[in-house]
Formats: sequence, C-alpha cells, structure tokens
Amino acid sequence: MERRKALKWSLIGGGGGVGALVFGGGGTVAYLYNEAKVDTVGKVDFDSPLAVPPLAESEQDSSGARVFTLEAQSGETEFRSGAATRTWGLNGSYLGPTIRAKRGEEVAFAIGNGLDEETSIHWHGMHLPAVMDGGPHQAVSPGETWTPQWTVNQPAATLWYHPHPHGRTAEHVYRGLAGMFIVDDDESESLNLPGEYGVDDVPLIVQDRKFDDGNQFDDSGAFLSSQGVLGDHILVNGTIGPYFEVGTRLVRLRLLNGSNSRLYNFGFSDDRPFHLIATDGGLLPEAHETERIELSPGERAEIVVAFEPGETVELRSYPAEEGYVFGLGRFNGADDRFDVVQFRAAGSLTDETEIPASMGTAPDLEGADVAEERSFKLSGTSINGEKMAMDRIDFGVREGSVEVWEVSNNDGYLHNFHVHDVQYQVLSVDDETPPPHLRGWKDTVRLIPQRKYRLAMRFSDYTDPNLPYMYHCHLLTHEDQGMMGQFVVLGEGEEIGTVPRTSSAHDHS
Ligand SMILES: [Cu+2]
Repeated sequence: MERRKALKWSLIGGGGGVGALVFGGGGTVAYLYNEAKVDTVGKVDFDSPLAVPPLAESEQDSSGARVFTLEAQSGETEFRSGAATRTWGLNGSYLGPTIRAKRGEEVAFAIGNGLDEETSIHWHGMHLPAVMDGGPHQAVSPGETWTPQWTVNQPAATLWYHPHPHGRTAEHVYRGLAGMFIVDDDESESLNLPGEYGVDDVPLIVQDRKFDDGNQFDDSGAFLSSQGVLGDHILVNGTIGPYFEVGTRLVRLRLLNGSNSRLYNFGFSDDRPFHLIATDGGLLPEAHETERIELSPGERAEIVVAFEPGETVELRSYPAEEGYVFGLGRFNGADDRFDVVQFRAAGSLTDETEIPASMGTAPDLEGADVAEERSFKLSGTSINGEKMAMDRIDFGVREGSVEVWEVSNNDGYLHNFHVHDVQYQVLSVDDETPPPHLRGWKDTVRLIPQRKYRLAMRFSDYTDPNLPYMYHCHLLTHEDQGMMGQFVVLGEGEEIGTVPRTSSAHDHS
C-alpha cells in the first residue's frame, strides 16, 4: 500500500515528468498505464432485462401527508453467475424504490435502520428544512426510525436519495443504498413528454462496481487514482448487461450518475443525436440537441431519444472530452469506455408524445442583487485548505438573499461541487456564458480543473442558526475525507449558533 502511494505521488508531483514517466518506453509505468484503461464496448452480453425500481407505495395520514416507509437493510443480490453479493438496500436487497411526489404535496417518511451501524438518508436536490435534510447531523442509529416531513415546493425534477453519514457515505452508497426521487408539477404534467414510468419514461441509475474473486463488492481505490474506487462493471438499476424493450418512438431516460467517483460521457453507439430536456433542478426552457452528455457523480440529466422500428442500439459511456491534466486522466477513468444499456425497438412503435417547444423555466438569478460573494477552492481533500468539522459552521447566509459562489478545482483530476437546500444557476465558466448543458438549474456541477465556476443561488426560507446544510465534492471518497463544509440560513438579526452535540432528529422506537 505504501509503495503504491509513493508511486502515485511521484507521478503526480512530477509535473512535466509525467509524460516522460508514462511514455518513456517499456518499464512498469508504461505497462500500468496501458492496463489502467477499461473498455467493455462489444464485450457485454446484454442478456438481462433492465430492472426498473418499483414506485414506492404511500399512505395518507390523518393530516393529509403522504407517508412513505423505507427500511435500510442488508441482503444478498445475484448480479451475475456464481456466489450472490452481500449488499444493502431500502425495502429490498439493493437500491430502493422510486419516490414520486407532486409539488405542493406534504410528504412524510418513516426511515428505519435495520443495519448494524448508523446511517442517514439525504434528499439530494431537495429544498427543505435543514433538520429534514438527512445529512451527517441526522444520523439514524440501528433499530431506530427517523421521521422527516416537509412540503415539496420546487419544479418538477429528477432528484435522488442516498446516505450521508459522517465519513461513511462512500461505503454506504457503494453497498447499495440509493434511489430516485421524481418530483412532478402541474406544468410538467401538462406537457406531452414521454411520461409512462418504466415504459417510455425510464430511470437509469448508473453505477460502476468492482467484484472480488468471491463475487463481493470491492471498494478499494483504483491503482494510482486520486478519485477512489473505479469499477470495471456497469450496473444500471442494479442490472449488469441490461437490455430494454422499446415500444414507443420517443423514450425519456432519467440518467443518474449514482457512482462514487466515476465520470460518464453518455452517448449512443451510432452517435445519434438526442435531446437534453432537463438537468438536476428541472426541465430546461427548451430542449438542447446533442450527441453526448457528461455527468459527474450525483448529477442527473433527462434526455429524450428517438428510435426506429426493429433497431437495436446501445447507450455507451465514452472517454471524457476534457478536464484531466495530461497523464492523470488514464488513472482516473477518463479514457474508459463502457457499454451501458441495449435498447431493442419493437417492429412497430407507437408515436403519441413529443418534445414541446417550451418546457421549464429558465434560471433567473443573473442580475439579481448579490448580498455576498464567496470563493471556494477545492484541492486534495480540502476546501479553502480546511476539512469538514462536524461542530464548525463555516458561514451563515441570510434568508431571502442571493449569493454568488466562485468555485474552482485546483487539481488535475475530477472534483465537483454540490450544495444542499438550493438549486443554483451557473452564471459563467471562466467568465464565459456556460455551455448549454449548464444553463438549467443545477445542484451539482463538474469542475474542470483550473476553471472558475460562478454559481448564483437564493436562500429563500427555512432558517435555522444551529443546524447546517452541507456543500461538498460529490466524489464520495473526497467527501468522506473532508472535502465538505457547513452553512446555516439565518433569519433577520440571527447569529450563527452552535451545532447541537446530538443533532439527530430521530424518534426512538
Ligand atoms: Cu473531489
């Protein structure tokens, strides 16, 4: 282990020496460089139907809230031939059901922890009170039940949920705790987009995994990588080598990068164009036609793709377009290529949906009065040189104010930036208008090294001087190692308080 570390630092620290080391002819490093590339294109037997997570059931309680029950549990899952894999899931052995709720609805959850260690469930992308956020201060002990409740009040979007326990997020997500959370609203329901869940509106939770010789998940960091685990098998909704039978001309795919540290560059095997219709926080004002969409861990995109009767085409992940300092990309997955899902179109396809000319609402924070500007430099496993501390609130923001945060990645590999509670507008990237895929609402943005991302966000309500929201890199190893900070939303005249020593908001049952 120590030897690996030394080799890694000699590579990274070498600066101009990296190229010489890598391409210097023969030698161990050149061999390792070649071995580091993963390419599964043409090698995947698409012999399993794509699993589609069930929609979670709910019951109305006496107050009118819709109550969902989720139980974190351990189990075994058969991903491939041979031994079953020990996994975790919610209401099942791997992943969890899809939660679906409409703007304006009161939702309530009973989150049970049937594991033998503390966990939590964070609602990624959701605007809600800090005490309901499910971050590291809302840990749920084994045998206990946590009961968050809030009113969904944000535009239709593809969100997700996953654990966020202090220092343990990577392992909990890797074992299988995650699920999708779809928000609908009146506007989205009035559009004629493909919208039949599991038929022409399909969730795709994309995760990479490594298996050891006994078919168990291996979460050891990739050799020479600075990003943590990089798997050589792709699971989509927990299915390896999935195919999906298409019965409609247009299909909407809700893509979620649910991986710990891998960047995907999605596109089709024949390079057909498709339409990007939504990003993290909801529908774009109008669809953007493209052939590729890159997603870093935690990011989502909704795309609509058109099929011809009788055809077969694969969704792939292609090598990253840019964003790695020379030589580092290879060891951090940037050159990898994967077959992801095969789509098999029926001999005749129904054709009743469309991509409307106008869909969501454009972000509107450009030109807003800015109460505060802040700067965040991500490097190694720190933000502005500091690591996360549970009892340190890094700053407070004012209720109702708009802030602009300038964020940059000072390393040569992948980081991204996620902010809890809000969706933000990417105002600019290196002072230029952001590319089309960053023009909608976002809660997680990939940081290409050495570029300045200016993010505008409004903190509209839910003040709490004592309980913080998180901002962090969503590469889960980095997050666990401390690349995270905490802020509180303050009402008028309020001062930053003190994080309660036991801030878990769980019920004892
Ligand atoms: Cu990072």
